[in-house]
Amino acid sequence: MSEFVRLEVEDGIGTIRLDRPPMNALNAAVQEGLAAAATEATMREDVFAVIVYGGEKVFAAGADIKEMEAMSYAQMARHSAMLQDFTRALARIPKPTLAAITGYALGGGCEVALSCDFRIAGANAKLGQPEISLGIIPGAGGTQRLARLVGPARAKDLVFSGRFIDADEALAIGLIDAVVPDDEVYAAARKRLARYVGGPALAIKAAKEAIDKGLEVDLETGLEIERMAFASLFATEDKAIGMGAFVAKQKPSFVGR
Ligand code: DAK
Repeated sequence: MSEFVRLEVEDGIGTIRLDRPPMNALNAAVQEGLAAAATEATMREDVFAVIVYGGEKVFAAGADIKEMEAMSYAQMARHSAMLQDFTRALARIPKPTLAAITGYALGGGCEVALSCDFRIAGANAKLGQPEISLGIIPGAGGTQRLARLVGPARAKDLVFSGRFIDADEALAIGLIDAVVPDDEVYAAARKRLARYVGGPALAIKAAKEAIDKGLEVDLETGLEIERMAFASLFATEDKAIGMGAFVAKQKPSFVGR
């Protein structure tokens, strides 16, 4: 992992903590750290759900503009694949993920949040894709995941204008799922994810993959993805435990196998 990103695990919830004051600008080391933390959170069996958190003041104000300013086309052509890799690594964590947003989530910061399953923001949070004012466009999923989440017209409004929106507007357009007082963001994130701790990990993984992969394909192919995932779960111990517990009128104790 990098000096700027760490995975902290407590009570079954992993927190990927960005820590590069003052704005958590996503330089190459932060991007590499995010990818490494996503891999570790994926592999660890004691992590049932993941929060991405930038601390009490700011989520992330985007890619490091001072680092990018010096980059040539050739350098960015090489670097851009890696840049997308870290959001892809986050999006592919096969567990529920949630961005806990305080302060700014801009550009690459907003794209990190878009790579999570859920987003909770503080009342004074500001979100946006301001790349256009730098003469570029979003490059870590912002034109794709944002449009899929809020629809093409709203995504174009945000990307063409580069304007920042507040938490209430972000909630109204479906960019975030909840607004809470600023000092309650992290606690609200933990509360929201606590319900998954001890859950049937393979079933949650299958559900996430079926929904995410199904959104990329036609309905018939999506239904086939669902059918195969559904049938595969009948090979798991958790299926036997879950159904056995129902029949015996007991609470299931899943084992993640
Ligand atoms: N990068 C580097 N430094 C940043 C930064 C950033 N994104 N954002 C803020 N800082 C630095 C400021 O330069 C300042 O540094 P000092 O002057 O103190 O040394 C310090 O953080 C505090 O910032 P401010 O003084 O500006 O603080 P304010 O409260 O006045 O304003 C702000 C906060 C967040 C509204 C403002 O700093 C701001 O507008 N920041 C830039 C936001 C932005 O444009 N973000 C998008 C960056 S572009 C790609 C993939 C992805 C991307 C690009 C390509 N490919 C695959 C091709 C992603 C691009 C981006 O994210």
